[in-house]
Amino acid sequence: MQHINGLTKKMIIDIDFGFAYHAHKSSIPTATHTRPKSILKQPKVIVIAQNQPLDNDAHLRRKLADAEARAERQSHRFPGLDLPALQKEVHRNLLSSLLFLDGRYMDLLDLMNYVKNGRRMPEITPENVSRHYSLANSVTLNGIYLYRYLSSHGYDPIIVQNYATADLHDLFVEEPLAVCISSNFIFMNDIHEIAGAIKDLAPHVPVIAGGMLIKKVLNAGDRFSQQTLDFMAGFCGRVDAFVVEAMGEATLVRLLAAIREGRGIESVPNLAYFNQQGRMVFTPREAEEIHMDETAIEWDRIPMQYLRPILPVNTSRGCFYRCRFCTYHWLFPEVHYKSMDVLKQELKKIDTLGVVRHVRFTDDNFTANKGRMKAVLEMMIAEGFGFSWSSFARASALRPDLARLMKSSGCEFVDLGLESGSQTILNAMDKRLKKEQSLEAIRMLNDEGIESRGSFIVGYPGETEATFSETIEFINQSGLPYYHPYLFYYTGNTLVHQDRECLGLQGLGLAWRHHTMDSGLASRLMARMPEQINRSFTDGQAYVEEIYKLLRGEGYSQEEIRELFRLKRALQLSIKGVRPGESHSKAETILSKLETLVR
Ligand code: B12
Ligand code: SF4
Repeated sequence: MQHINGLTKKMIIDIDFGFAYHAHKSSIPTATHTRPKSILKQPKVIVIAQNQPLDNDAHLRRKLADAEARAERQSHRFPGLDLPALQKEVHRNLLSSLLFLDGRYMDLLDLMNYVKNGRRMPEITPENVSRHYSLANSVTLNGIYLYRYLSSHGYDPIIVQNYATADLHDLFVEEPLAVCISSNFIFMNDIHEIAGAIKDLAPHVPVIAGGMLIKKVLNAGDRFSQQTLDFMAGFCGRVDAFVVEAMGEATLVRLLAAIREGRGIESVPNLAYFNQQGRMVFTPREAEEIHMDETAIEWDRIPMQYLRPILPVNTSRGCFYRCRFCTYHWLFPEVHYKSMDVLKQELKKIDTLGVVRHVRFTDDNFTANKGRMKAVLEMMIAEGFGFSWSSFARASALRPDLARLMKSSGCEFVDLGLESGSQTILNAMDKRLKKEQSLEAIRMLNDEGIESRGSFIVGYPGETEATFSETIEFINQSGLPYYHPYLFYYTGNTLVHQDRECLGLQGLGLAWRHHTMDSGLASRLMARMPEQINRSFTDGQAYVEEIYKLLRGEGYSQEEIRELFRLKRALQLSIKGVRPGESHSKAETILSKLETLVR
């Protein structure tokens, strides 16, 4: 008998439908099982793509608690740095920059639901979510892509677009061959919880986790720190196999075949799983090849229940820039493009569905290659597609002729990675962007009536209070409609990590220190941004562009959306200024204005 994970017969129990499983750890079958008929024919595979919360306040508080627990776990690695205290200070500061009303932290959509519901927060449930403003029904490409890939490899995939709105019992009425959890939009602690819930319901169904975060967390393989090993040990008995590959779909199909045929999984590359001692073991790595044309989605073959009026489309993978804070080029160091004809056919299929009004290009850097971008835009104009579109964009790539083509081809919103208003910091990041180019890009987009959001990193090594002031000044002078500040996030998968010694950089995630600043000060500065920036708006919590698209779909005009963000900021500042016992008259006026605007 070929043993998976080195199991012995004593450790294996046989259960109802013929699989032999490890009693408490792995649910991946051994070679001894007999296959039930239903599994021989198009086996069902569940893919969980996202976990978009219904209750943002609860989700936020949990995320912060998880980060604080992580800081406690890792603190001894950084003697001289009080990691838990720093993490808590960062959280206090970040929370102080959010709208806090009636005991809850609210994003704009929460505020709109609150106002619409007679100034009470409605309880949003999977049943009533479509009657409220919520991002819970949005679609990401990971699920759709895996649907397409698994269907074409003989499986019957069921996509859970959002775990928060799914009914697990319903999904398990018919036993699946396996459940796959994507870590692209689901964090480790949530994976832990979701996998646990699945095991409670169907202990013998193998749970597989893969996607980007798994690649990031497990990439170090055997070179893990003891703390990471201890943390990962908590997944034993919950997740049966991790796919450690930035792509991972080819590995997944090999793994599913091994499960289906009752073979051992040791021969499948790119895996991590627990052996019988509960220790994590790794199979050899084998990088998967990227063939972009094969990733095109035949949208007319995707079941209606997975389609939405706003759909994501990917035209390329990777980025040829090497910004020192970014992990995108670590995941995909080379750029791969879909051929123009394949892309055209894909977009045509979307257009003929008749239900799609907006396409969100999810490329790492949609505008990086000017020649390619021009060709894509000209193709879209020639086809006269009926949908508008949005994407990430590089300010240095924009020129007036391109901006005009963007507008004519239906561009409505772009996310600009502007990062800083200080040239010194831009240079330190190796952003290859001049401050003037950023200003010029914003002006061009404004001239064309294309909305934009600039993202900024606060606290990058070298940042001082003076460089931060330059960013504030930049935003205030630029005419940028929306901005989003990110606190510098320190991870080992970035180029700046290589310079840690000369920068004095230590810590991890949002709790760090370097020669010119620590994240306590950086988050304090960041928390002041809503007060200091009065003509450009941010949500603070949710992505402006996601909210923007949703509200456009609900019939709000660009001006109305801007006004909603403006009122939210005004409300936030007016509440903050009021001491207990003082009158809330200003807040009252703003809430009344919101009541006339929210439909
Ligand atoms: C577009 C994008 C977004 C868009 C999504 C818009 C939309 N509606 O689709 C927006 C801006 C909303 C977004 C938000 C966030 N994002 Co984002 N995003 C991306 C981006 C640039 C592309 C994703 C994409 O569509 N790729 C194309 C599709 C076809 O491929 P894919 O999704 O990568 O899936 C492939 C593989 O991952 C694999 N796979 C996926 N799941 C699984 C599961 C199993 C079991 C297996 C075997 C394989 C597998 O199969 C697919 C085919 O190869 C990636 C960067 C990148 N280079 O990938 C980041 C990325 C996915 N995002 C990331 C993050 C962190 C976030 C946020 C959590 C950021 C934040 N702090 O708020 C939020 C989460 C929002 C949410 N919904 O929960 C990380 C995820 C990893 C991580 N956690 O560190 C990435 C990798 C960027 C990074 N920093 O490195 N994002
Ligand atoms: S920040 Fe943007 S341009 Fe820079 S490497 Fe990352 S994806 Fe490329």
